[in-house]
Amino acid sequence: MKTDGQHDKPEECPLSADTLEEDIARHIRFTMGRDPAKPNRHAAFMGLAFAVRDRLMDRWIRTQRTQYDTLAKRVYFLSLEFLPGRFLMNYLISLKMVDEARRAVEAIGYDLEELEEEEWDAGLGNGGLGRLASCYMDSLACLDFPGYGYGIFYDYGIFHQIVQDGWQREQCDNWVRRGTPWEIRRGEYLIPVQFYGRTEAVTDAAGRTGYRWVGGEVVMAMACDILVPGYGDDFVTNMRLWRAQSSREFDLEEFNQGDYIGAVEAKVQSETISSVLYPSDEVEQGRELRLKQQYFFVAATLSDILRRYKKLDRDFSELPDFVAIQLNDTHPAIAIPELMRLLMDEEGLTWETAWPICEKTFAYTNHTVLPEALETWPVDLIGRLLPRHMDIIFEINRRFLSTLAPIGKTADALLPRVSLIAEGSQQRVRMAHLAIVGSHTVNGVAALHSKILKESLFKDFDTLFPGRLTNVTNGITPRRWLAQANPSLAQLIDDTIGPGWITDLKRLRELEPLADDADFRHRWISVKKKNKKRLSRYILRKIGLGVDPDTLFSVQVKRIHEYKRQLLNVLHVIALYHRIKADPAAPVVPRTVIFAGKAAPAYHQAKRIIKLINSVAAKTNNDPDVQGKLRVLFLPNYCVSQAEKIVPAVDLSEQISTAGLEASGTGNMKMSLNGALTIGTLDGANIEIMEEVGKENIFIFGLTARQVTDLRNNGYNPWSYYENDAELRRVLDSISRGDFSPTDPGLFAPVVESLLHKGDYYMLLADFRAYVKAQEAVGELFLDQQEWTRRSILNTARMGKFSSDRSVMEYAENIWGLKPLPKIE
Ligand code: IMP
Ligand code: B1N
Repeated sequence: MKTDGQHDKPEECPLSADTLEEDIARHIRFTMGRDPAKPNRHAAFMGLAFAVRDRLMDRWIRTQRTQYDTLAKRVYFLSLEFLPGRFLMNYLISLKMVDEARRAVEAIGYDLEELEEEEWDAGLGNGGLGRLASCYMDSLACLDFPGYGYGIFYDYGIFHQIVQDGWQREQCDNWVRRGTPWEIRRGEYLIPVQFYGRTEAVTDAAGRTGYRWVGGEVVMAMACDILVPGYGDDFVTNMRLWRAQSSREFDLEEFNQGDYIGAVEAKVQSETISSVLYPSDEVEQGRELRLKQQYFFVAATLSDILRRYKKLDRDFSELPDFVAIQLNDTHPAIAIPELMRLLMDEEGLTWETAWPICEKTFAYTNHTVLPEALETWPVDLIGRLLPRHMDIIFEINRRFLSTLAPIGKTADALLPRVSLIAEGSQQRVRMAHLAIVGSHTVNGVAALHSKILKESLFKDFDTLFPGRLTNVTNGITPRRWLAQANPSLAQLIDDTIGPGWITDLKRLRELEPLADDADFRHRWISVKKKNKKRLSRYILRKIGLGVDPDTLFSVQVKRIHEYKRQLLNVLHVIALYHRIKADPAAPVVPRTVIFAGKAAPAYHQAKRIIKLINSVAAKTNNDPDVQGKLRVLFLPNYCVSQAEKIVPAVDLSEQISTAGLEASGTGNMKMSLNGALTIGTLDGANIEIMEEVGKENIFIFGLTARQVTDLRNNGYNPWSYYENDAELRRVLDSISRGDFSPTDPGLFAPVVESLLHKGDYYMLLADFRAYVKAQEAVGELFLDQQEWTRRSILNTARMGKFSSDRSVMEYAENIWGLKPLPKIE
């Protein structure tokens, strides 16, 4: 982290505007085969993209060279998901070429924002977990830490969501159909990955028995690199994403004589491994293809890591001095038995030497405590797909459990609790237990979440491995989430305290005194207004609904999940609607309530909640009594590029999960950084946001995590809230009656049932009254624009802790043992 200079200024770019222009024209002509005199929008975008990519390429090569020359220890960030969104503006900002690029494209008749919209989001992830991986890549590069992201190059990313008659419909996201200028394909670099087959015992010359994995089938992994530049300096690293390629091409003749079509079919079949991202967030699907994806990318990655390590010509015992591997949740946990297999079966190490190497190399981040998201795989399935790994997992478990017996740690059925194998009608491998036993450090993603891991979910392991469990609170990159998404606010901050905040977010504290400066508040208000106008135009364009930028924008954008409680927000909206209807003359604080988010395609209850939101919107938005007081809307296809438009325009950030269930949240950080006030429960990172911004600058309500557990243990009864709260009763009754589904009155019965008849697992009714009260306080404060704005400024000023630079620094120091690379030559 070295630059303090102005971002957006071209002084660091070695090439002048003319050259960029010429370069764009050259790429339009020679790469795209188009006439540069009159390029269409796509050709213009591609021309600019290739010209930008050229400028990164040389920096990337120099960065790689420096990593080798300095024998730097590297971190490998293994993740089944990355959610980078669009690249163009991120690259331009990193290269400080925004103004130059704007001028160059204006010369060929386009404006930069228009070309930006031409790019398709890289949606290779579901939500927070994938976006976190991308924020960490940005910070790794920005802080000059040697490291790479490793994942899968899905042909189809997260589905494209459309809304039809109020229902979510999924369309496939063929994001590379028109080709992406950003992938650097290593077509010549293929790594074989084996599946199925069997384990065979082999005896070496000295009479020692070892094991080999033989037979089965082979799929090739092709490397595709996507560059990740650090902000404002020459450091460029990459994500290496693997694509499955058939191995059949090589032996088509040998094996498939006479059955050409069959052979091609089989080839296509093996290439499906990398074709599609599983669209489930926090529910594991347990399908064979998913396990194949996991092993496919892990095997290719470890082979790449060892290839690179072998160039150093060191003993394997030194591997942990040069390599750190971070497992982003358990999805890549099969890497642990895979490294054991490589070290023993391929490199000839003994178990006793190989195991400590593994333990010192791996670290694991847990992202959820939801039982349905904790991965387990049937022993039968792993045994068939990866027979050698199943043997190794059993042996890891045997050795682990045998260390417990002699020290008297087998009391109270400890063994079955901590075993890597869950017994039952079908034996299953608990991937979290495998990841914990095979890692030196395990972390949660916010203070409360890590405490829950230590005191409840992984309590036994905290006793068995004291100190192994720790916390690293999540963060977000200020480059994308302030500089890029909110240029007007970034400019105001630059003008006020200089541009240093972009690589040192704590410096936003210098804004604090300005919260009391009326002139500054005035400028702050106009920035927010401008962003709300921009979002209003976007809403009008997307769904044809006009909204008033002077109303309070209350925003809940995230995956649709019962534990996130979009439904609680809807219940409040209905209560507001009833109040307006009961007394149309009473003064109200006008609100625009905005929802966006995708539901897993098989998650029917979540899809019904989307339908309910749209039905409530249809009814209220068309009611003349409600005009100018309340607007409700659902924006289809929430994704990174859409978030960039929403986040700067938020007044009120809704973070209302049942306490104890949202591991961290990162959307909460994005909105607060952009000057939103939060209404939230004491959950995940909300707690730390409250600690930073101060209790008086956030609206906290509802049960604490402890109260949620106690209430559940003592017998929670949702009916008592229904019976004792007349307003709540009216809300639920109006849904049951079909007020929002007149042609199909029973449509939302399952929604009310989940609350009243199925136990209200997420305790919406218990929190309803407190939520309504907190919303009243919000409304009241919003009437006082000066005071609201003062608190908005304080929110931004106090968000320094939530930079992903801080998170990555903590990982580097406390977990990876990594130092920044010296300056790139
Ligand atoms: P990889 O680390 O082997 O994947 O190589 C990535 C890039 O780093 C290569 O394309 C080279 O530019 C550079 N590189 C690879 N090996 C060496 C080396 O031994 N010394 C210096 N640079 C290297
Ligand atoms: O990870 C984010 C957190 O900020 C969120 O609170 C958390 O919900 C999210 C299985 C997941 N946890 N688990 C997943 C995603 C895909 C999948 O197949 C689980 N996502 C989270 C970053 O720490």
